[in-house]
Amino acid sequence: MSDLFKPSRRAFLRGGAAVAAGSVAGAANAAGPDPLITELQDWESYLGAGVDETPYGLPIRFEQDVVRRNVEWLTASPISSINFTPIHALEGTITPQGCAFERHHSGAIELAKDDFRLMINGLVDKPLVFSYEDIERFPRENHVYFCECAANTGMEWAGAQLNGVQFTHGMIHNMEYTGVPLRTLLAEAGADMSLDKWVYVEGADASSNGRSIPMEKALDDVLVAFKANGEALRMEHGYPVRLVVPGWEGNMWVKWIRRIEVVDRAVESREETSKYTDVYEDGTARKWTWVMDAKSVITSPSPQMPIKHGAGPLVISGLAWSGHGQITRVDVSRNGGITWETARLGKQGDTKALTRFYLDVDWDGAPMLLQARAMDETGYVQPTKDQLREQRGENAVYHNNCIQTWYVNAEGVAENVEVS
Ligand SMILES: Nc1nc2c(c(=O)[nH]1)N[C@H]1C(S)=C(S)[C@@H](COP(=O)(O)O)O[C@H]1N2
Ligand SMILES: [Mo]
Repeated sequence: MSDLFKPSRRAFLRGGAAVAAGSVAGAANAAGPDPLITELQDWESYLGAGVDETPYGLPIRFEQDVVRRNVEWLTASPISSINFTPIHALEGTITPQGCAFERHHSGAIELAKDDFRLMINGLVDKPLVFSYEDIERFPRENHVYFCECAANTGMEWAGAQLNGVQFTHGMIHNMEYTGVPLRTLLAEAGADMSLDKWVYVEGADASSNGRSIPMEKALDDVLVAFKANGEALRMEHGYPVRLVVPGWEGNMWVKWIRRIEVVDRAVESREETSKYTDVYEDGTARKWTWVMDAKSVITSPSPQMPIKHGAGPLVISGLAWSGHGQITRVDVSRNGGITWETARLGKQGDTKALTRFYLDVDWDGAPMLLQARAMDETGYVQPTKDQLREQRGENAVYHNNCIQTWYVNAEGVAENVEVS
């Protein structure tokens, strides 16, 4: 059966290639016969893998470079550390869980659904403990949101540092979450929902990663989520249940949640005082910097994604996002911010989610200083690195949303640089 089909399919492919040969066709139309077209191939001669061999699929081995990576010198131990999403190699907007960055303060824990308990206590009429099955019985919603660690791009404040968008901007992922609005569970417990109240949310891991969230946000769009991209959360993303705090810094997205206490003021835990706070030049701190401001970056070309095809049609591709809502426009500069062209959005951006943008150009083969600049629905425009340093000083670690520059040379090799 399959033998009968193959010759005709090959004939079709050959015809298709001829029709498609336009100005972008390169290697496939090089002079001389192409053995991939003219000769019988190995994979046409053997029987492929059966449907019983891969109960849960992993990427094909040719894609083995599209993986999370960490930077060893960044942290003292891989248990309290971070790795980075390979955003240079991904397209569209959804991050597969298997390569979405991880950030743990005391490692990823293995917590079975049967062992899961979520307590809601404090300023409530009836303190409640929910099992996993209980959570699944409340009306649920689906939303796509980005989660960005406040430290994303944090190594770049003092100058261009890490040569790869995976490392400069890869503390971000974007998934479709399924969960129950936090307000539903608070109502069930008869919580005091006055807007001067807060919720303090803890995880079941050793670090607990406790964070205080003002009631207004808790009642707005926060989800108690149990699925991501259609399947159960992976262990490293908080299985079986995590908090999703749209647009707000990743640290507030408490994983493996075990307790939500309704309190009358912020707890001021370690995670929201000594950490995740930006210190100005004069030593004072920027307090409660929850929302992730609009940001964008070109993912290709970039240091890990050089241009290999030479001059001619070139797809410049990147990501933009804003914790304040929708991305309304992204501009791209090819000359370090002197002139700008408005990019095409892959599709109209979702609120507080990654938006893909493209600039399709005819590259003349000359060196470029590539930049992207995002704008969101509030009218905010992503700042330059110098503008941000002027505002925040040089002590800052978190919330670096400045414009990134890649220098692309005539060979198409890209490098992390700064322009001023
Ligand atoms: N319980 C718990 N929740 C946690 C953390 C943690 O260490 N423990 N890390 C936080 C930080 S700093 C970030 S950036 C996000 C990262 O989520 P991810 O590991 O799914 O990428 O989870 C947050 N939630
Ligand atoms: Mo984080």
